[in-house]
Amino acid sequence: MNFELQPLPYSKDALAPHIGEQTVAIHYGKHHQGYLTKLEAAIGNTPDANMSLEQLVTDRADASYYNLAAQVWNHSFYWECMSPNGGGEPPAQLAEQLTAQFGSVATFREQFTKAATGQFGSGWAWLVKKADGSLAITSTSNALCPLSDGDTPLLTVDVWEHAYYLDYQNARAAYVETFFDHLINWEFVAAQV
Ligand code: MN3
Repeated sequence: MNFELQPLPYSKDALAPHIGEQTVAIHYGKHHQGYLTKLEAAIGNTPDANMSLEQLVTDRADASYYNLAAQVWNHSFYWECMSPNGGGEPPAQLAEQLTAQFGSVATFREQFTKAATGQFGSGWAWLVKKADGSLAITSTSNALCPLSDGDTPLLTVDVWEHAYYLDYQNARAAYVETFFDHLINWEFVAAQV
């Protein structure tokens, strides 16, 4: 088994005050690490242990360990989607693509926010690139990752309560608003297109 917990791209207190050190410490150190530990135990020394994490998520959607593999991948991607000085406006080329697809960057934000706040229970909201090159907003329940549907993830926000409850309690909309205003790493997002 050659999977490793991807290092956080910043220190645990770097997203404060928007996402506090305690949230990141538990979310990364307990939840994310926990999914990886359970994944390793579930796969053991079977041939699948030689696949990459992305291959597991893409090609093993029917595996018993799928939820664990997807949660490891989703969280690594989520951390990269944020930065301490994030938020604000996307780079020009991505802004043009969002405008072409959704009408305006503001409309994109509105629709993505609706997907994030409207996801019932635990899950994720995503901006993805479809196989035909178009952009789309989706939300997924629990662990489901768009890679498994053949879509390319560009941006995600974790809307499981463990992602925001210490900082925002039940106010998921305030967390998503802060995500847009202060946290999104647009350079990373643009590089995924
Ligand atoms: Mn999470």
